[in-house]
Amino acid sequence: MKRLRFILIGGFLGAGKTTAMGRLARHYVGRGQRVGLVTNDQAQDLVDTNSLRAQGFATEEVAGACFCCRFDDLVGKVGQLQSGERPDVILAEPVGSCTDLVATVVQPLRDLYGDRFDVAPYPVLFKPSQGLRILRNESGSGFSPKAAYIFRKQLEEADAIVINRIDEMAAAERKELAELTAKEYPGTPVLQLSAKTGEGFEALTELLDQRGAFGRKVLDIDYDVYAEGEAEMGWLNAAAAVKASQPFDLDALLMRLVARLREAFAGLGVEPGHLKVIGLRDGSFGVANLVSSGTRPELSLPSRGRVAEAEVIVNARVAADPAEIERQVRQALASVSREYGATAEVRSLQSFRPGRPTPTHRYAAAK
Ligand SMILES: Nc1nc2c(ncn2[C@@H]2O[C@H](COP(=O)(O)OP(=O)(O)OP(=O)(O)O)[C@@H](O)[C@H]2O)c(=O)[nH]1
Ligand SMILES: [Mg+2]
Repeated sequence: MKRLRFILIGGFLGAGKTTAMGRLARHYVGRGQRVGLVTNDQAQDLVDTNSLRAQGFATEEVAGACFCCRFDDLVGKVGQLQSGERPDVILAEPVGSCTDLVATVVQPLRDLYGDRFDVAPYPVLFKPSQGLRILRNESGSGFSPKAAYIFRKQLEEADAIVINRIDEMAAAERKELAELTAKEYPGTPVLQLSAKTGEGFEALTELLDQRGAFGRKVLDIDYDVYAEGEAEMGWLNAAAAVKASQPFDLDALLMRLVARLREAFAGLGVEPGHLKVIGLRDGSFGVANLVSSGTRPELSLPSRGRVAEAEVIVNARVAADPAEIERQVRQALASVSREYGATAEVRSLQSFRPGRPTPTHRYAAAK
């Protein structure tokens, strides 16, 4: 079997990993390579898997725990892609609240599966909306110091830190952020990217084409702080059937749903890490997102469709009690559907706090 290029794209919740993966997948396909994608989440019903599949990419998911705790599943899903799509490149997206991926995923892949995988340098996307305040040690990032600890640890193990969303930043702001990041993480290259517009994309693909001593920054990390930080994030995945007697504007409903939840969480004073919804119907789909309390809701992928029926999947990662998130999501689904003359029947729903990570493998030092 030929060796696969294995690319892991890190970054905090809502940093832009899935957007970057879609762009990378199109780039590799454009250069004549076959691509397989692997998504990851703590539970079933993933917006990302549905969105990437709807974009036409062969996508498998590891659902139920992070790659580090489901390492064999990750290898198994890549095997499935190999026997189906026969990819040259694998793009894998870990859970955005996960860290210590070099010790638990990159190193084991290299050491145990070096004959099958050629692991690329590990980039971590930087999320400016919350990250700037975390790096400046300012209060008001919306997250506790333990969640901020995870954010910082993610950057510490990166082969390159990729400041994303530069399309929204003035030149002076970009410069300040790049300097601050370089000062905090000396020796780590800092790239600037807009995963959305493609600005700065070439530097990312050049990095990912490099070979050498990468994926070696094994963290010194306190798993108690990590686990407590992760557990502060309430998690909800839900799938609902939304049905009306008359066709409604699917994108407007998705945006209204995100806006309604934004208002609800702002009212409770809790910070969203990432709130995303996808609406699916007959091969057409739309995605709407909210990545922080200070960012506007966005229709990232429009369906431009009117439908009388859609499957709506909600993934919410919010620094709040999971029972409260569930209450808000159920209410929002019901009231927003009503506004569009529809009803929402929740078919599955899981809400919880992520459990303590117990990695399958952990390398204490790079091999
Ligand atoms: N303006 C702008 N928005 C971006 C950019 N990259 C991603 N986004 C938006 O940010 C939101 C989150 O992007 P995703 O790619 O879903 O982020 P993610 O890191 O995969 O999120 P999780 O999987 O939930 O951790 C979406 O609304 C994207 O459209 C960018 O470069 N510029
Ligand atoms: Mg994602």
